[in-house]
Amino acid sequence: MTDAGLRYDWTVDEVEALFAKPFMDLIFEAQTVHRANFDPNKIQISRLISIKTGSCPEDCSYCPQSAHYATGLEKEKLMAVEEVVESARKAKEEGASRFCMGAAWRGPKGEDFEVAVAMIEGVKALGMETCATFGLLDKFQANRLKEAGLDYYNHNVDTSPEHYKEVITTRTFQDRLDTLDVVRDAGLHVCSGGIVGLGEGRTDRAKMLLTLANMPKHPDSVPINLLIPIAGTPLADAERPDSFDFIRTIAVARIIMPKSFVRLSAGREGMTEEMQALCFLAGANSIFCGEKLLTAKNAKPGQDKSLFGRLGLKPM
Ligand code: SAM
Ligand code: DTB
Ligand code: SF4
Repeated sequence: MTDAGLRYDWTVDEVEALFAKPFMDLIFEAQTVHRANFDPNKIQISRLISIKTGSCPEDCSYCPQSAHYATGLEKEKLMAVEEVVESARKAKEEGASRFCMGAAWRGPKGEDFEVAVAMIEGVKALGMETCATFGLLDKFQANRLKEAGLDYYNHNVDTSPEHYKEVITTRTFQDRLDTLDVVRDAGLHVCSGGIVGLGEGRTDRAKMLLTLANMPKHPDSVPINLLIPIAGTPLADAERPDSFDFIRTIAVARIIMPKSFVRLSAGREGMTEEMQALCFLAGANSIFCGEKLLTAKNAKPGQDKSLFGRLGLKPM
């Protein structure tokens, strides 16, 4: 795919103007852009696994896995390589084309990193696409993951540069951007997006999407998560964003990053099927399958199959 026609110079005013459009106009524009770049009836499906759960040193206010909050989550040590590869094999049988391994780390260290590399090699050998989300990386680590056969690295900017410090204090927005640079330079596909529902305003949402769209290359995949409020975290009682504002965020992402996969990520469990269908109409074209995300609930058994059937959607 060429980069012809893609823009990397969006202004806040322009992106805010998209958010402010009448809903019907915005969805029509997003669907028009979507159809010019993708088959509108095809959805890419990934499966998540948490290879190391909980006790994370970071203080992300939304996260069930942060050691800073008493969320009641059962902590688990790093999984064995064979166990992870076996889960990937099952996910493939169930229709997932990509297997995404997540770890509750600030970044990978020592022996654990080598074990994670072996997991990537094992999953890749099954003929699946591989994705990892291990936190901050240096150049050496990014190159090592690429050599191991990693296809995608997920690292979210999560919110606007301004709102970031209200949500996380143990690292900076710039730390995230630096990791995204080494990931891109290593030749890995970039997966980067954020969360709606962190107490941010519309301008923050515009700035988050603009940060992604004005990178040297648009992320290949842009996950848009709806906050899953977790008891014990500072955001446990955060107000649920208006559903249409969430759908607008998907539509704006689709319009300003026309060739990127926009992933309807966390939060589907609490959405009606009609809301999910509107997200697909707004340009979302990938999801996570399965009953669990990393630690939180995802879809009810059989629900996605039924929804896809009734909407005439096909897995990619
Ligand atoms: N530790 C690594 C990191 O933070 O990059 C990887 C795992 S972390 C759980 C991956 C992403 O999950 C976060 O960046 C955030 O966007 C998302 N996430 C975590 N908790 C969430 C929640 N309660 N609701 C929605 N998204 C969440
Ligand atoms: C992303 O943006 N969302 C996924 C994936 N990338 C790693 C993770 C969502 C996590 C939701 C909370 C949990 O399951 O613990
Ligand atoms: Fe740790 Fe990632 Fe959760 Fe932040 S989002 S606490 S870095 S697992």
